[in-house]
Amino acid sequence: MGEKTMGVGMIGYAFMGAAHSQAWRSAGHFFDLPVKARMTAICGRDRDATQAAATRLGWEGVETDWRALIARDDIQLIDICSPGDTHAEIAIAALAAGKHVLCEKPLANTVAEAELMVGAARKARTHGVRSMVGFNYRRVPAIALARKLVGEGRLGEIRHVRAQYLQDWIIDPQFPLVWRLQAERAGSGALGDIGAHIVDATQFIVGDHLAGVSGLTETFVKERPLPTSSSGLSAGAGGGKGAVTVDDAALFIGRFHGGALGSFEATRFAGGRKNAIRIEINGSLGSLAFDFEAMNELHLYDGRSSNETGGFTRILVTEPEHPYLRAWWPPGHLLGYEHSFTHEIADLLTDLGNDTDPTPSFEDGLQVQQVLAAVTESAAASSHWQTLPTRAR
Ligand code: SOE
Repeated sequence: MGEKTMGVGMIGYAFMGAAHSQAWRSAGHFFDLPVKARMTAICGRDRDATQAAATRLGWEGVETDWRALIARDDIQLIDICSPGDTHAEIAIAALAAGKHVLCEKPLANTVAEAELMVGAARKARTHGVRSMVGFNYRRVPAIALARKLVGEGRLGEIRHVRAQYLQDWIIDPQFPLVWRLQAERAGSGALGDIGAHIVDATQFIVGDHLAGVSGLTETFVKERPLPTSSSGLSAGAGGGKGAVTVDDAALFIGRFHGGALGSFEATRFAGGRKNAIRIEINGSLGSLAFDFEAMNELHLYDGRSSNETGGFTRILVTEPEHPYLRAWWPPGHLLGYEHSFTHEIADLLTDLGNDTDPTPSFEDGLQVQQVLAAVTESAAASSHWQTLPTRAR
């Protein structure tokens, strides 16, 4: 029997659309996959711009209405890379039409939407239709290795989970009010956009879930110029101003079911930090540390080693023994951000070809959404906030 081919239709072609496109283009060239993806069509509202993107990114065709994309018989999988307020409607319609769905993170803008999406995914699953949410950082080899080492018990009992996701792209108050700064389009700000990643990545590494959280959020710049145009993370500013309706930064603490304490920070105001993701896990036997700015490394501390030669050891995660690396270059050659998406697509196509369920599932996406909502609610409530006496200066 020959290799099965699956037609893919993608919605959105900005930053995430470009990242997914390179993954659709490259996954089958590096990984031995049971299913071959055909980049059948991309969808955007402006025909000329979408056509230009299709040519640039390698898609065969173009649609300007996502319903028409879903209706096509030559498409079996829908990849949703459009803003959060479109996820639920498109995913539910695609699943009902019998199409597999890959949906960018966060799964939805609200828990209620995410619940509807899970309902639709469960129903579709009974007909062999599968779904996945795109938390790409799980597929960074060093993060996948961290999960493996924790799973093997190398760290012992997990006590601390410490994570930061730091960016600075809106630190300038004149940066315009793009869709990511509007609650009705993005759901939340730094919390859902980048906080969601560290919630997923840390839960993935420790194989445990948050049981409760307490949060603090802030919007430092409350009004911004209205944008003239916007694409990905860049935009032009027009006349007039509008209110920023999402958080600029979110901090929260949490407790995992297994007893570990977690601390999380997600901000777009960490000057000089462009896309820094730092994760440290401390267990009874050792620790692990990861920094996305050196994403091919994982630092491991074995508490049983002698003080004389102990300390953190740098593992260069570039060897064929490491997750995903066998498919790439000879030992010692580094990978980048884009490879996490290639791995995501390779894993998805492997599952679809083998009739197994891809992860993270829509249920996993809903659980992250519940964490985000709990942080937002906790930040809005004052019940756990202890105000200190004002000190005379
Ligand atoms: C913007 O903050 C963004 O593009 C996120 O939306 C992505 O998920 C993250 O990987 C990079 O930054």
